[in-house]
Amino acid sequence: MLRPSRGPATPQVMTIERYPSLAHWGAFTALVEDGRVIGCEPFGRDPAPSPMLNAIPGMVHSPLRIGKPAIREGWRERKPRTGQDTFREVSWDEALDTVAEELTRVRTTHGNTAIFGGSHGWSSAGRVHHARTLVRRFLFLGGGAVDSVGNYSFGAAMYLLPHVIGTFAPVTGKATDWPVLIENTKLIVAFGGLALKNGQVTSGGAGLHVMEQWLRRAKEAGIEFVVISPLKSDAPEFLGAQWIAIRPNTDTALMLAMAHTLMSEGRHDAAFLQRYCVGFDTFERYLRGEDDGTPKSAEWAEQITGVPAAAIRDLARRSAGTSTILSCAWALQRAHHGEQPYWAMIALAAMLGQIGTPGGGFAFGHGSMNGVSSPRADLPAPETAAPPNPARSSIPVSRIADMLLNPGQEYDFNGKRATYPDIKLIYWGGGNPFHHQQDINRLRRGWQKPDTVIVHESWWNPVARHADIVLPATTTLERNDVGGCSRDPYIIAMHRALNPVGEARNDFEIFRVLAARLGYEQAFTEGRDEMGWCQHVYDEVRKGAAQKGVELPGFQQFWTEGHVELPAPTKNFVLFEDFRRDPDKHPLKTPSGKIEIVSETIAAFGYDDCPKHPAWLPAAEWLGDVKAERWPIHLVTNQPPGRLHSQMDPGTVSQSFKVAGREAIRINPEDASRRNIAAGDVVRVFNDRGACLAGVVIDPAVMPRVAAMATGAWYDPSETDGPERHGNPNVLTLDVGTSRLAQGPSSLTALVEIERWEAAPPQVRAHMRPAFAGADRARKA
Ligand SMILES: Nc1nc2c(c(=O)[nH]1)N[C@H]1C(S)=C(S)[C@@H](COP(=O)(O)OP(=O)(O)OC[C@H]3O[C@@H](n4cnc5c(=O)[nH]c(N)nc54)[C@H](O)[C@@H]3O)O[C@H]1N2
Ligand SMILES: Nc1nc2c(c(=O)[nH]1)N[C@H]1C(S)=C(S)[C@@H](COP(=O)(O)OP(=O)(O)OC[C@H]3O[C@@H](n4cnc5c(=O)[nH]c(N)nc54)[C@H](O)[C@@H]3O)O[C@H]1N2
Ligand SMILES: [Mo]
Repeated sequence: MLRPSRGPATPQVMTIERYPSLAHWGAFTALVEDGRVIGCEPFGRDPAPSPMLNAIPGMVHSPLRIGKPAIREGWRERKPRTGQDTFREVSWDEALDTVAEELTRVRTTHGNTAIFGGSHGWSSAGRVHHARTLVRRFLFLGGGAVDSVGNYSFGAAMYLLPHVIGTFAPVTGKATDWPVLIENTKLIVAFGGLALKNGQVTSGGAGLHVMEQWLRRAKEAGIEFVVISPLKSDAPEFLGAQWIAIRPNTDTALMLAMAHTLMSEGRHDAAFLQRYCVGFDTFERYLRGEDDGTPKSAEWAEQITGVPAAAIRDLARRSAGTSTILSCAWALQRAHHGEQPYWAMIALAAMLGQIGTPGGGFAFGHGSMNGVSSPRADLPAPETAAPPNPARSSIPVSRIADMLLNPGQEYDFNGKRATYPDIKLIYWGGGNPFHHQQDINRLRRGWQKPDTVIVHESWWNPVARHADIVLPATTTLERNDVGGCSRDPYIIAMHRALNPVGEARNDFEIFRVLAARLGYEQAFTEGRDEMGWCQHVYDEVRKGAAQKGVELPGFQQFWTEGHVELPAPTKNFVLFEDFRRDPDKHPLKTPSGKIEIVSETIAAFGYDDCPKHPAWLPAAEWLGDVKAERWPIHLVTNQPPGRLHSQMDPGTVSQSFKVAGREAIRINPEDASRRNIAAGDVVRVFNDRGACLAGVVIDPAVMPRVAAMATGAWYDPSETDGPERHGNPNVLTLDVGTSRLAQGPSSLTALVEIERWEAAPPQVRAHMRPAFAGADRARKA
C-alpha cells in the first residue's frame, strides 16, 4: 500500500514519504525519497532506540541484494557446495518449475521425510511474511517434511524446566515485573551478566527499549548487583556491580557451593523446601558428598571456577540475608550440560526460600533480551502458526549436522528414542545455518549429502551461497505486514514503503505460486491475499483481547494510525505467587506439583549426562580439563553489539565494530603479551575443529584465559586449506547436544589457541557477490 503522507511539501524539495515499520531491533518510520529508503527514524515513544536502525537503508539497497532467481552451476552434476560456486541467473518461471519438479521428484521417490523443512531462523519481525512459518506452512500442506523443535536461544531450558517447575514460560521473559522488584528486591545476582547490547533486540520487535531504563531505576532504588561472568563488560558501568570473574561453563559448581554453604551453616529455608519442593534430602546428600566422597564446598568450587572460596561463601550469606533475585542469562545453558546451571540455580533459589515472594526467587534472561520483566498485559501478540505436519517427524533443532551426517542413526531426546531421517532436499527461508550452527566445518560436510538445497534469501550471504536454487525474497520495507511481540505493548502496522528491489518477491507470493503449481494454492492462501492476512493477524489479536475485556480499534483505524498500544496490565506479575500462596490449590505442572529438585521422570530416563538432580558435570571442554593444556583459551561466542546475529553484517553499524576488516576478538592483556599480540593485529584462532582469522582488541575486562568473539560475521571459507577469513567463530565451537535430555546447542563450549598471523592477511570476500555464469559475455555484448 504505497500511500505517502501529505506533509507540507516545498516545490524545490522532493517529498519525503514516511512509512511505519518494525524490525526485531525496534519500531521505526522509514523515510523514502524517490523510491529509496534514506533513513529510519526511531518510533517516537522509544526511550532507547537501537543504532542498528541506521544500517537498514544501506542494506535494503545493497549491491549484495539477490536481484534474480539463480541456480548453482554444478548442482545437477552433484559438485560439492563450496560457498564459492558460480551461479546462473534464471527467470522466475524456470526457477519455480525447477523447485516444483524437484519437490515432486523427492516426495515421490523418497517420501516426505526426505525433505528437511525445519528451517530455523529469526526471519522478519512481521508475522504475515514470517519466512520460517511460511516454509513450514508450504511444506506441511504439501504432504509434510522433517521439522525441527526447540531453539538455539534456550533449547536446554525449554526441555529441562517443564520437568523441574512445570513450564518453560519464565525463560521466555515472563518473570516478576520490574516495578515489583524495584519495590522489594535488595540484591540481584546476575549469572552471565546484564549486557545492554542484548537489550537492543526483542523477538518480533518492540516499540519500547526498556532494559536500560529498568536497570537504572533498580539502581536508583538501591538494589545491589553482583555480576558473575568471564567478561566485566557484561555489566553496565552505572550499576556499580560487583564483578565476580568465573571460568566459563563452571557456574554450576559455584551454585552448588553456595548451596553447600547455606546448608552447612543452616541458612537454608527448611520449611520452604519441605512444603514446596521434592528431593532436597537427596540433593543434600549430594552436596555433602555422601555418595561420591566429594563435598561441594566453597574450596571445591574454587578449584573449578577460579572464584575464591571466601567470595563464594560471602555471596551465599549475602543472598540469604536479604531479598535476592538469582537471574541467569540464557548464555549459560547454551553450553555442554547447559541444563545443570539452570536446575542448580532453581535449587539454590529454593533453599533461599524466596520463590513466589515479590522481591526474591529466580529469573532468566534479564541480560539476554529487551522486555524481560517488563509489565505487559496478558493479551495476545501478532502471530501466524504453521498447520499440523502430516510427516510427523522432527529433530531437536541444533542436531541438524548429526541428522545430515548420520541418517538411520538412533538418538535420545527427552525420554524418547528416535532415528535420524535420510534427507535428500533442504528447504530454507529466514535463517542462516552458516551463522547459527556450531562447528560449521562439520555442518558443511553434512550439507553435501542432500541432492538439493533451496533457499529464499534477500542477500548473497553464506546460506544463499551454499544453496542450489536461490529465490530472491523482498525485505520488510517492500511489503505490508503486522508485527509486535508478547513483551511489548505495541502492535505495529508495517507499511509497504518501496517497490521490490530487483525481481525480489515476497516469500508468501513465492509459496503461493509454487502451491498453485503443485495443486494446493487455496489451502495455502486460505483465500487471503497479503492485506487479507494482515487484517486476519490483527483481527486475531483483537479477538483475543476482546475475550479479556479489552477493546482494540478496528483494522482500518489501526492500519491508518500505524500502531495500537495495548493497555497497561491492571496488576503486576509475580512469578509463582499463586503457588506460594496455596500450593495445593495452585500446584505446579510437575508430577509432584512441586519444584522438583529431584525428578523421578528424569531419573527414569537413565541419562548419565543429565542425572536426577542438579549436578556438576564438567563440559567436554573447559579450562580445568586436560584439553586446556593444548587449547588454553576458552572462547566465549556471545551476541554481537552491532547487528542481530548475521543480519546486516555488511551494514555500517556492524562494520564499525570490525578490526582489521574482520570480526574482533577481545583478549586479556596478559594472554596477548604472552603471545606477542598487539591491538589491531590479525590473529589465527584455532582448534581441532577449525580456524578463523580475527582482529585483536586488548581488553582487561576479559578475564585471563578467556577470549570473546561475537557471532555472526558472514562465513568466508578459504578456497585452499587456510583459516576462515572473516572471523566466524562457529568454525571453532563444539557441536554436541547439551545432553540426551534437551539436545540443546553447546555453542559456548569451545577451547582454542590464538597466534599472530604473520603472513599477509588474505582478502575478506564475505561481502562480495558470487560469480555468475555468462556475466562476462553479457557485459561484453
Ligand atoms: N557460537 C554461537 N552460535 C550461535 C549463538 C551463540 O550464542 N553462539 N546463538 C544462537 C542463537 S541464540 C540464535 S537465535 C541463532 C540465530 O540464528 P539465525 O536466526 O539463523 O540468524 P540470523 O542471522 O538472524 O538469520 C536470519 C536470516 O533470515 C534472513 N531473513 C530475514 N528476513 C527474511 C525474510 O523475510 N525472508 C527470507 N527469506 N529471509 C529473511 C536474513 O537475511 C538472515 O540471513 O544463532 C545461534 N548461534
Ligand atoms: N545486539 C544483539 N542483541 C541480541 C542478539 C543479537 O544478535 N544482537 N541476539 C538475541 C538472541 S537470539 C538471544 S537468544 C539473546 C541471547 O542472550 P544471551 O545468551 O544471554 O547473550 P550472550 O551475549 O550470548 O551471552 C551473555 C553473556 O554471558 C556470558 N557468558 C558466556 N558463557 C558464560 C558462562 O559459562 N558463565 C557465565 N557466568 N557467563 C557466561 C558472556 O560473557 C556473555 O557476554 O540475545 C538477544 N540479543
Ligand atoms: Mo537466540
